[in-house]
Amino acid sequence: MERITRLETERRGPGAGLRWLLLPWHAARVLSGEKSFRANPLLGSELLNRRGLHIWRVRLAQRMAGWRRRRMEHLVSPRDREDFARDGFVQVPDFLEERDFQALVARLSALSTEAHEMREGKAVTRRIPITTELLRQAPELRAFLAHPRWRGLTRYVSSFDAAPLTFIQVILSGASGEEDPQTRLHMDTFHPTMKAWFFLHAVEMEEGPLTYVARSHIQGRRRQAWQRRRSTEAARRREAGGAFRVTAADLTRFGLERPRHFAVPGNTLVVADTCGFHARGASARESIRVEIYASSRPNPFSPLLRPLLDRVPALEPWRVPAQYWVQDRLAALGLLRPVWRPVGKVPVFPPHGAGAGAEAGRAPVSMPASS
Ligand SMILES: O=C(O)CCC(=O)C(=O)O
Ligand SMILES: [Fe+2]
Repeated sequence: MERITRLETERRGPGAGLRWLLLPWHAARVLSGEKSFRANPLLGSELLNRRGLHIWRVRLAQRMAGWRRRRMEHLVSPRDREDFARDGFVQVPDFLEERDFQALVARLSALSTEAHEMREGKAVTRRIPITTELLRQAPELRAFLAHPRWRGLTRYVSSFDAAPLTFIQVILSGASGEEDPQTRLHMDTFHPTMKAWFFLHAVEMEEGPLTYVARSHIQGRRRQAWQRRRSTEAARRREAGGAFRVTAADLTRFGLERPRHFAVPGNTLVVADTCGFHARGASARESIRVEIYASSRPNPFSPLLRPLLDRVPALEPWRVPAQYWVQDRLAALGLLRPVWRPVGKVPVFPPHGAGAGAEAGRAPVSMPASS
């Protein structure tokens, strides 16, 4: 503790006293999904991380996720479970019956709805929350979300029996411009976590396909040593996120294969643990990706399979709109720098030629490659 005191006094500045007052809060956050090395003086202590704080959280979170997943094995087939355990993702081609898939796409193609957007380099990510109103307009979407394999895989991979946050996501990539930070291989955070992509049309190799390094969800010896080193570096540099990036040389050292690109036909589902290394492939031309996208990130140290808020299913369609509502109000009052901006009603499938270049007038917003 003495040495932490020294470390902290070196960083003394406005707010240092407050940080000390908040110490019990910061200590409690050690057992949460918090990943900022900047906001939390304990998680951001170089000394504690050299002594193994970060890697201790990594290992404990892995064990807890494994324990929760074992209690949820009945939700997935032995084959999906095997694929996931080996690769860190499950890829399902022809997920829906062709007729159901066509009906879903036809319905969504005819709809316009409220969206929020964020720009990262030359890419714009647009998200449409799946509200009760949208479910009413697109009953095919309701059937999709109730599909037992979708429900089972998203829950099993997340290791929580909880509905993920689900959107229709549209990625509009420009042909030129600043690099999109999502195109660099990274892990989203220090603990097992789930993201799912259901592609609503074919994604070509030149159109920035999702990319994943198979087996990178497994914490081998070398990977752990690397993470420990990276955590002390991150603490020294006061990095805001734990979304560590990885180089090709690192992958070779960890004995991992080259990244796999999901240049796949429409009607393909990919559910992955994004503590494994992944990225968005570089797009060589203006392109648009439209997908149903989900993510789930409850407290990784929770022993409960179903977090308390998830016990009220009626709240489910309100979670994202409520978050956007609060964020938009705070941003309007100048209390928050908005990452996601409301863009009003837009067609779910943007018309051709509506790549990110078309939005050039909009101010760029930067965000760590960790969303
Ligand atoms: O959009 C993609 O292909 C992957 C982006 C990413 O890194 C993420 O969603 O965490
Ligand atoms: Fe990511």
